[in-house]
Amino acid sequence: KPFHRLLLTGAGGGLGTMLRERIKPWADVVRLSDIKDIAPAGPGEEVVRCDLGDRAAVMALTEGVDAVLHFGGVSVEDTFETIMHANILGLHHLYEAVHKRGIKRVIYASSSHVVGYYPTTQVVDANVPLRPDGIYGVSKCFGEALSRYYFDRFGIETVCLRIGSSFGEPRNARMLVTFLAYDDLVELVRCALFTPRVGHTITYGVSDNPVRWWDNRAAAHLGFEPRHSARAFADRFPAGGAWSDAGDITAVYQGGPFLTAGPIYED
Ligand code: 15L
Repeated sequence: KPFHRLLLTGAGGGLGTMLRERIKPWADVVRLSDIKDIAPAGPGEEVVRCDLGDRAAVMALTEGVDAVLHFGGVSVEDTFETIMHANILGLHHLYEAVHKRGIKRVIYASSSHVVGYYPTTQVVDANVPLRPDGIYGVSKCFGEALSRYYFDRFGIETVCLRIGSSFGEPRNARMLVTFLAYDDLVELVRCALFTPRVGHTITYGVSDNPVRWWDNRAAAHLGFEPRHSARAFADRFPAGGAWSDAGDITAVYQGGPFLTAGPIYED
């Protein structure tokens, strides 16, 4: 197999659970980590419970690893402290460990919420200034900057996947634009992992949907060609529904519901 050992963090999450099954052909051993208990290791698997905020644990987690698929951390808006622990402190632990272990490549699950404050009328590419739509989005901007630094200084390659909405099916009208089918995510991860010389690449993770907010030409060297589309689900969310009300900021900005998400601080 192409890799001896791959590490998948966040293996108990929505995308991690799906990827767990799909990445097996790529490595003799897949090491799976999560902060919570996950299904026990099957053949060719290792399961490690790990809090990314625990520096020593992250160092141990990366031993003998050839490449990292980083899908761990907080995946929605939350308090700054919660997000900081996993997505900022934890990400720094991960890159320090990757550097010390001599690991050559990381696939980083970033998010389209790094540009969530761009209007839904605008198409953006990988080079526009960041406009995160919350603290979660800010933490993903940190990940993109941190991985850029570790490439420039140490030559560690990272592909940042600005994932749209990766679920089994689109769940609302916005996801007709942001949908990334599971098969397309697997293909995108495969391209990110196997393309020679990716340097530091930022790419949007989105299927071949009828409406597009994201221009992926800057990542053409990955050779990713989505095969699925939200088009098949369009009649479930007809135009003119509540979401298309121009007075609703979740329709005005690309980040959608994240624009109004998050904890209210009382004091
Ligand atoms: C994200 O970044 C979240 O991780 C995911 O749960 C979805 O909410 C997605 O964005 C989205 O925008 O649909």
